[in-house]
Amino acid sequence: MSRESPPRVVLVGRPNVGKSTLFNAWVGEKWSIVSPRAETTRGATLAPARAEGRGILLVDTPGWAPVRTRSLLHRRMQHVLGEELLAADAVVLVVDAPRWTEAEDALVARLASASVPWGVALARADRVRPRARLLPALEAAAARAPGARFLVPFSALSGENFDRLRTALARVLPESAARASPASAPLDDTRLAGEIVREKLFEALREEVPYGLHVVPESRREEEGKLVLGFAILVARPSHKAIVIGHGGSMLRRIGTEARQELVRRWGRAVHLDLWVRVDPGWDEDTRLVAEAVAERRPEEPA
Ligand SMILES: Nc1nc2c(ncn2[C@@H]2O[C@H](COP(=O)(O)OP(=O)(O)OP(=O)(O)O)[C@@H](O)[C@H]2O)c(=O)[nH]1
Ligand SMILES: [Mg+2]
Repeated sequence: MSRESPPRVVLVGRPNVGKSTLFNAWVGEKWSIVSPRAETTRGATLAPARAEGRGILLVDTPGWAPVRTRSLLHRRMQHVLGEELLAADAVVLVVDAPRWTEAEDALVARLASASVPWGVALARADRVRPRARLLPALEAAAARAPGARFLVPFSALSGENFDRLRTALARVLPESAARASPASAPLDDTRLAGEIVREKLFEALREEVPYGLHVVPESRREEEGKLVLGFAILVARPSHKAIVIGHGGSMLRRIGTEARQELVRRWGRAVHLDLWVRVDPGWDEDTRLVAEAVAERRPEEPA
């Protein structure tokens, strides 16, 4: 790898602790979708960012959940995480500030055996109430992560301590990227739109419905100055199809409207989304669909 390659900084952690929120805030653009459901992120997303004037390549990854289920999708998500750890020049272990668990202990053990510098970002510090409870949380984290080179509580939402986190990371960065990079595919505007649709589905739906669904791009055309994108929403069961469509189609309309409004804001142009729902119970064991779902992506600005 050339000397100019920026070091690759990988964000890892349990599902739903705020990795993607941190990633977007650090990059300055929403490239990775965020939702209150665990396992929103399925593949790695890479984007250039800065730490104390240094250029870095920041990597968002799926949450560490090695034993939750045995579908091909979940196995591949965990594999992605392992590959990104191998390719890392530095690692930020993102931890939910209010809750250190055995999953964090397992990740610390894994990082201890790697040869890259790493530190702990205690995310969602704004949720630690009362504030006096932050100190014991920091002490507990320090005791359980003795190899960490930094330990910074922060909030991506309020911006609190965000600069401190970037400075702490910059101090431990190696001079340049040293490792081989896993292959990446473009996060083009069609894929980004599909991810935004998936985000709206994850936000709106409860229980097991989000985890069993997938969004597949099906068509793309220009029509009277509008970009018309078609997506199939694959669901695991017929009952899920009814939930996603909603009473008289109300849920699907709401998802479509929310996604379309975000895309129009983002791209500054007219967009129309065609969404339909298909029952496909085996999609998360389908090698082609799963490979597409977990592929490492680098964003491309829309043409
Ligand atoms: N209060 C608060 N909430 C946050 C903060 N950062 C993230 N969240 C919320 O935490 C939830 C999970 O955030 P994500 O960024 O999707 O978490 P993740 O670690 O990427 O989750 P997975 O991709 O599922 O592994 C979302 O509802 C966010 O809005 C923060 O600093 N403060
Ligand atoms: Mg995420």
